[in-house]
Amino acid sequence: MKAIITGVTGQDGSHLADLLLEKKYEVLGVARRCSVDTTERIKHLSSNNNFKLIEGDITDVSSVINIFKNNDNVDEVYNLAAQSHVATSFKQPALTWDITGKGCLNLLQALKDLDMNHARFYQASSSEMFGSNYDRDRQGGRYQNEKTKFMPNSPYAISKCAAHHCVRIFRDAYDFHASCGILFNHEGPRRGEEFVTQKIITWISNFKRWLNKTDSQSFPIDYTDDYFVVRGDKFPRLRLGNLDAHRDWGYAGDYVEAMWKMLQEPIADDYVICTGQTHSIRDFVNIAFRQAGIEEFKDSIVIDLDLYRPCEVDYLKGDYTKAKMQLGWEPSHDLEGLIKLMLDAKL
Ligand code: NAP
Ligand code: F7E
Repeated sequence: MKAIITGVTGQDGSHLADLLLEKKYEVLGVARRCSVDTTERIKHLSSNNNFKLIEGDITDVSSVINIFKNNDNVDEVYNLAAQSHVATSFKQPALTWDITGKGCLNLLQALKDLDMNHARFYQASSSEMFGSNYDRDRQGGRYQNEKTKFMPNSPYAISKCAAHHCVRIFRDAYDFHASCGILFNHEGPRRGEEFVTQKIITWISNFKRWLNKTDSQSFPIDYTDDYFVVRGDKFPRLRLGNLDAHRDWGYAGDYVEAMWKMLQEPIADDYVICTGQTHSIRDFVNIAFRQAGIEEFKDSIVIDLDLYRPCEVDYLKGDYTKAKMQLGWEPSHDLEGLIKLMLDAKL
């Protein structure tokens, strides 16, 4: 089997490459040209003969066409490439649209024009598409599943919704085997530090190292003049935005397994992938500090209004019943387990 992964240098792309290589696939990872090395997450694959990096950018139609033309025997295409940071999407909405929205259409249209709809297609849809919407269960509890209406409230979410509907149209109109995974937040040791979970874990790790005085001089450069005093010495505070938003956080390694399972189904479909549990950012901080044995909780955090978003997604809690019934998929980590995994890796 042969697969193409766009976004292979990202968190999910690197996990998916590992999974497919374990399953004896030949894997082609698409990476865009950059002035610095972006292959940190896949450097362990550099000597794997079944893995190859190819240069390409999904906003560039001719580069996409060339990739498919040169690999017209590909069995599966996973589109994980995106400008995936929601806060950034408010600052760079058009760029986000070009990559996260139109990039998906470029891939689908190229496959169609090259008569390559034999290749099964996966699109990385997102729980952000639900925005502020949810349904209620019999006890009044709030949740989102495949039937919940999308109400996107960021340029990122709007782009993901457009891509999601493109996939549906290519499935219905042109007989593509194309599926969307509506994935809720998933994290792990490979998560980028601009996302809140890894930002918190990284701060904890720096603080612990500093307390142990193994590396006392090296403060991360983004913590500037705002310090708190601990044991008679100063350490930069952890700056955070909205602590009240709720997220359904799972482990990225589990979620790429779900992507693969979707493409093994005889009929393409869309699936919610999540843990069914929700916690606030405040809960995340509390659990992480407790697990790390840090007591200086109140003094060490500062709320920065600049980190609040123009529009927030307040509450996400998924229902993965369909994925469980149809794909036999279930998450392996709850939040405590996920935080432990991330802390152990960083510490
Ligand atoms: P990520 O770490 O931000 O990775 C994004 C990848 O896209 C990177 O490899 C990036 O390459 C690549 N990329 C960006 N622009 C590109 C372009 N123009 N052409 C080709 N590649 C480009 O994201 P992730 O967390 O792995 O998420 C994977 C996918 O799932 C994304 O589509 C994301 O929106 C979606 N998603 C993620 C979550 C989550 O919680 N992680 C949840 C739902 C959906 P560089 O290394 O060059 O930047
Ligand atoms: O924010 C709040 C912030 O940036 C989570 C992406 O993978 O998952 C991710 O999107 C929450 C938000 O993830 C900070 O306001 C507080 O409520 O970690 P995040 P996200 O926006 O949920 C979805 C499913 C995707 O599809 C996306 O690609 O945390 N928050 N303080 C903060 N967030 C950040 N980043 N930084 C803070 O300092």
